[in-house]
Amino acid sequence: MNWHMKKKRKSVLNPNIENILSVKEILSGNKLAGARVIRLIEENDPQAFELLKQLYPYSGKAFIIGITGSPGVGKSTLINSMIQEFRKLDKKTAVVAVDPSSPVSGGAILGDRIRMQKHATDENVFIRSMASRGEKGGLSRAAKDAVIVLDTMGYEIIIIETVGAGQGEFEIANLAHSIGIVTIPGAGDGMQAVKAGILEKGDIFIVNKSDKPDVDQTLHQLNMMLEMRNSSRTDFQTTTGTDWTPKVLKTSAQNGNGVKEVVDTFLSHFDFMEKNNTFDTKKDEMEILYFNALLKDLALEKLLKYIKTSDRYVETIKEIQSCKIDPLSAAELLTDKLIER
Ligand SMILES: Nc1nc2c(ncn2[C@@H]2O[C@H](COP(=O)(O)OP(=O)(O)O)[C@@H](O)[C@H]2O)c(=O)[nH]1
Ligand SMILES: [Mg+2]
Repeated sequence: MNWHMKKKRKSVLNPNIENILSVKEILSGNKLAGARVIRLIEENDPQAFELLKQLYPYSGKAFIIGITGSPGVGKSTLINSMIQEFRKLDKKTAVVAVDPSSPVSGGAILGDRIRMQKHATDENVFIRSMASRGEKGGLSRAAKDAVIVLDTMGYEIIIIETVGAGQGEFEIANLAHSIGIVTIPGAGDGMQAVKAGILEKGDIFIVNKSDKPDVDQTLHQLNMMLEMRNSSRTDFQTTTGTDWTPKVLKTSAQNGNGVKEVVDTFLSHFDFMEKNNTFDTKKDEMEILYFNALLKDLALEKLLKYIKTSDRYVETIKEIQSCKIDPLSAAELLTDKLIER
């Protein structure tokens, strides 16, 4: 760690210098502090890591909902209406909109902001878009870090919006307790998304834009696919009766139709998990996945730094340039040598 970083870290822990960036401010629900920590997370700033270490013990209270589906199916519109319903139930609600595909697509993010901005003045609503942070650690971990912050800020409901269910390293099922998959009427795009391997992951299936034709047909198709999914499952959970039967609902998010049912169903999924002790099991699983993600990021970061500052690295570069060794063998040799030690 260089001097500059040491200095930066120190300032986090010194409440006189960085008043707002403190555990106390986050725990008291200070939105400005929350927004700043999330920005530090995106920038992979070591200050965020230090804060997260201190916050982590206070986390674990929120119910985390993942909302996923192809672009344009109406996820943001639906979430906007869901916030309203959760607020009617007096639940503090936060949203993290993740766009793993395009870090520069200001369009979608801006759209989300405008659509959701009517909640901006509500003290108990927090909305944040997150874009990829490039090579500095996965987006999945950044989203998880942000969820920890929001959780400790006292948000009871945290909704993560994401495109697709398992895109690259971003795996929504690792981040949320309950997954809603949004599709639209018609056998085209929406059903394709459902077929593309995400059927297994959904707890609630939502056919949005039900003001359009072919809704009943789509509902029927979904129900049939889910019946097949359930009858083909042989894991013990099904036989002991503790497995949640996925629900299929229709909404017209634009005018709020059916959204109350969606919110009620998510809450009854939560109750179901609590009753069957699967909520804690899921939480434990998610904790280990988080640990593994951290391990991957830190191991890579530290080892690369170690290798690249070694004499052997400099020598190897010269050897490659003078054709004494090929890059493949060189990379293999260097990493093998490291493990031997
Ligand atoms: N007809 C209709 N359009 C909708 C509905 N919900 C959302 N939309 C529209 O679909 C478009 C995409 O919505 P958006 O929420 O941005 O989708 P996302 O990309 O999945 O987040 C917008 O133009 C919405 O106004 C609905 O229930 N019915
Ligand atoms: Mg959206």
